Amino acid sequence: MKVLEGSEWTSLVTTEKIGKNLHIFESVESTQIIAHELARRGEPEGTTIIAHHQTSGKGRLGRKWQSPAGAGLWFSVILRPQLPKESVSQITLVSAVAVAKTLTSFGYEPTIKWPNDVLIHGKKVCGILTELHGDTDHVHYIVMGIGINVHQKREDFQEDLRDKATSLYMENSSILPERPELFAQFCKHFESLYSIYLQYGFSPIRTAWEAYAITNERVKVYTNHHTYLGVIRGISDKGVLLFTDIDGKEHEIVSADIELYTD
Ligand code: BT5
Repeated sequence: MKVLEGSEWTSLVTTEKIGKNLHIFESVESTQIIAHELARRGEPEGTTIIAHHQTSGKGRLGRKWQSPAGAGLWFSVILRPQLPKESVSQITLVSAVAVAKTLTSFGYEPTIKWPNDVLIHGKKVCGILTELHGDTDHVHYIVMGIGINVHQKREDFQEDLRDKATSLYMENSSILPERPELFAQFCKHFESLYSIYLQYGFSPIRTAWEAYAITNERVKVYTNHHTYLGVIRGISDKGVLLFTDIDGKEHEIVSADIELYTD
């Protein structure tokens, strides 16, 4: 595994912890795997692994994340919050807000699709994977993985993704940031939101999240057991999805996939 010198990245990072301790690789299986290894060896909170290329990028539930060389920002951050296990899913939402604020700061108009997608014009530009290591009661560490599509053209995505995925280049090439700039902005926004979250809890994050979220649009919700059609109302103070189905029944959904619904 070739380790790269990263001064073009580190010189832009202005945070205290997040992204400060940086490991940059040419090509890895998945930055998540390296982050877990480093976390087990005791590397501090904020340690970040970036790769230009992932040969086996991971999505949720065993799914794949396409990570062609140099095409996107593929990275994982080690976090060590003192949190009960059931709050860990909120970190994904904190991170989605940080990505949305970052993209907005460059002039893009992102929306957030619960729980872990950032979209532009309804297509996925970013996915977030939050993995937890802990015992029954305690969180030992979290690895938060983020993939942002930057340079891809439509034909660079595998065929099945071409109508669902987008990149910053495809959305607006005239305001396209370099990946190190994008990363530095993310670190700044995430560090600030994360510290608000640790100090004041999820409620202020919820407000910021709802400002970007897709709400009141028709969606399909796929849970483990059911598929529902309906409308997203928002999220609760715990980060649980509030959803009303077409029969008017209200649901609180902890885990699901959401698809925007067009007939
Ligand atoms: C995610 O999972 O969206 C989490 C993606 C996290 C990727 C980062 S990259 C750095 C770090 N290292 C890793 O190995 N992973 C993290 P999920 O919600 O399950 O979405 C996965 C689905 O998104 C796939 O099944 C495809 O349909 C779609 N997909 C795959 N690659 C994509 C891409 N580059 N852009 C948009 N959609 C993609």
